[in-house]
Amino acid sequence: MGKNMMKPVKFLYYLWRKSVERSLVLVKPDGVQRALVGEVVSRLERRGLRLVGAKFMQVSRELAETHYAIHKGKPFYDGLIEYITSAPVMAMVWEGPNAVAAIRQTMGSTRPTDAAPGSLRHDFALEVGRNLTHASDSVENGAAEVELWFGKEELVEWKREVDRWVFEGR
Ligand code: RTP
Ligand code: MG
Repeated sequence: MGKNMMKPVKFLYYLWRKSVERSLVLVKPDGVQRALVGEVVSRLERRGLRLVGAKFMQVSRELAETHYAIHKGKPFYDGLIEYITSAPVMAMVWEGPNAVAAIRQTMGSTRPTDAAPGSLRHDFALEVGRNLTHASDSVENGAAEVELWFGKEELVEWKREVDRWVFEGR
C-alpha cells in the first residue's frame, strides 16, 4: 500500500472508532447485595453491547464525590454518597453503536416508578435512592467517567465474531 493510502485508512478507522460509544456502568451496592450483577451483565450482553472492562470494588469517598460532583448541594447528595460507598459495586465499561442511549433505556428512568416496563429499574426496583445501576448520560460524560474509573491498561479492545451481526457495517 502506498504511503498516501494510509491517511484515508486511518481517518476511516478514526470515524469507525468514534461511532462506537462507551458508557460507564455501575451495579450499585443494592444490585450487588441482591445478587443482580449477573442479571445486569446478561441484559447488556443480550442487547449486543460489548464489555471492555470490569472490576469489583469498594468505592472511596473521594471517587464518589468526584463522580457525583454535579449533584453536590442537592438534598439527596449526602444520601447518595453514603449509598454508593456503603458496600462494593461492580464497575464496568460497555461499548457499541448508540451505547449511551441503549444502556440508559435498558436501565430505565432514574425513578423506578417512571421506568418503562421491561427495564431493569422497572423490573427490580422501587425507590430512586435504591435504583440498582448507574449509566453515563451522554457520550462526553461516558468518556470522562471511563477515564475517571478505569486506567487505560484495564480496558480491553477486542472484536467478536458476532459483531457484524449486531453492529451494521462492521
Ligand atoms: P445514575 O447517574 O445513577 O445513572 O442515575 P441517573 O443519571 O438516572 O440519575 P441522576 O439524576 O444522575 O442521579 C444520580 C443518582 O442519584 C440518586 N437520586 N436520588 N432522591 C432523589 O430525588 C434522587 N435523585 C437522584 C439516584 O440514585 C440516581 O441514580
Ligand atoms: Mg446520572
